[in-house]
Amino acid sequence: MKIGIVCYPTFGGSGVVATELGKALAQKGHEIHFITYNQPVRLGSFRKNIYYHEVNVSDYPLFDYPPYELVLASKMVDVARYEKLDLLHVHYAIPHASAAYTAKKILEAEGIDLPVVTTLHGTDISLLGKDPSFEPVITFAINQSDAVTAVSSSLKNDTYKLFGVNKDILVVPNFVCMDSFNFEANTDLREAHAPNGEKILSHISNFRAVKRVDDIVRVFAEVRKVIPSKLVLVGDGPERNRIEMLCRELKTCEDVIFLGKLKNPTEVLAISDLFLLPSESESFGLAALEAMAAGIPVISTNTGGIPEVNRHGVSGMMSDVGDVADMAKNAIYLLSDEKRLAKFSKNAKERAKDFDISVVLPQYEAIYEEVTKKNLVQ
Ligand code: GMT
Repeated sequence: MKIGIVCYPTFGGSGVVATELGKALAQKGHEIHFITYNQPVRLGSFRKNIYYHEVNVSDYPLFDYPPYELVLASKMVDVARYEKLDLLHVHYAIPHASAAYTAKKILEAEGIDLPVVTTLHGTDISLLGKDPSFEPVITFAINQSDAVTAVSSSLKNDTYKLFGVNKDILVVPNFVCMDSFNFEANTDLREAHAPNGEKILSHISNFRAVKRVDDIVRVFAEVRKVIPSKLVLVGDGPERNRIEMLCRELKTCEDVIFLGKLKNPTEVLAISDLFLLPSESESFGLAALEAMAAGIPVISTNTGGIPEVNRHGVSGMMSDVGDVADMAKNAIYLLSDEKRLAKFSKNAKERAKDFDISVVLPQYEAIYEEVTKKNLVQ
């Protein structure tokens, strides 16, 4: 099939999922056309069956706000027309699903039918859903999509709760390519960061308030009292300065390593013993799944879609949002017993296999079959 994929080309989970999906589909022989404003960060080197169409908004002096959505819709029309796309798969409701609707209608006037599959990722629903200025557009765009998927049952339920959606939402979970997580422990890097054999706790995110990175620092401050350890923080965002200040206040700076944004953040997992995800809300928690795929147990909250991924007492431990004491207790429980840690590590990897691309890809392919079949019948 010829599939157009629209996503945010950034480090965020939705962009990662869309890019990895495109790569896996291309490997299976589908022709994939990424339509984005930048080359997706996880795309890596170019390979067979993958094409990239850049969305360029010109800087016209009349515009206080560049009309990105219109340029995106025009680009979708152009690519669909000339590359003869079978369907468009858009990740994130705003503005991708609404731009896709515009593109679909323009093509319809030319006698071209372009089915649209929309995947909801989380913040498009949980954050934007709370903003009434987006509500009518999000509801409409979801209802008009030919198929809608959500990355967890929790997100599906939230969508029905927050929007007047009457469309059937299919749950297709996020995934990992297990083969990419078979890396050997990186002993040089480990020694560089933990020269005295300290345990390494890690976290990867965009440092927005919803990630509660301050809870991580507070958990770490407790763990470090009992277990010689280091904390590696990957990513950057609005909370970073505040977190650095908190480290100074708690006098943990010498043991906290800020690595900033990394092209391939998962490399850090090769030196980690425990992954922390204390988010306030999380539709799925792709970062946790990637840690588990690398055999790193996860200390997380039990919010949103996380319990659909992390198994309490099996692949990691879960606590209520903000319960720093419980998360610290759980971290110490795992790190203080090598045998226990190894067992959780094995379980985490085993659990991650349930989300291998080989399990999830056919679910998307079945949806593609369905929406294109519907088109033939009409
Ligand atoms: O977590 C973020 O803030 C980024 C955001 C995104 O849109 O890329 O992540 C959301 O989508 C990911 C991929 O489906 C999910 O794994 C994350 O849980 C979800 N984030 C939130 O719900 C806060």
